[in-house]
Amino acid sequence: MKTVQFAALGTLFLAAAAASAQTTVKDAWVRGTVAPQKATGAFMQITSAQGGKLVSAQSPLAGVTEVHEMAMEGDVMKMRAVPALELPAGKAVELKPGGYHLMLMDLKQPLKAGENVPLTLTIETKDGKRETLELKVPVKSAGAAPAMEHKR
Ligand SMILES: [Cu+2]
Repeated sequence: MKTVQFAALGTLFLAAAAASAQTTVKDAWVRGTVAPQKATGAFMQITSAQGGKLVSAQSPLAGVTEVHEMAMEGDVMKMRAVPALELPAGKAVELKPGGYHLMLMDLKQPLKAGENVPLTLTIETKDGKRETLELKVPVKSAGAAPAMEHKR
């Protein structure tokens, strides 16, 4: 059985994922929040060795987690939920502020810098199998990157 290594901010997380797991996540972080903020973004680099797509994400700290796409339209930052994020074989896909991100909504508590957010990613591989990746994603302070407003 293979193990998959997740490097997040210099820390290694080991996950006993499915034996076929070939998806690597690195540089994962979640933007910290202050009350009464109920939503934030999670960012990371995902590489699927054999190709596949990210079909869902879940966190026990968020009521709803979605895959979002964000783009500037004129002066306005717009975002929308996407049903799946394509992961081309061997190519790192970057989730970052202003682009793709995981949207954590209906947060159950403020997320403070230094804490870790459990996050489960579900990846559908090319052959239609599903694998889940269990991550512990560190929280960075809200000021670590430009603000990202999420209107619902
Ligand atoms: Cu979003």
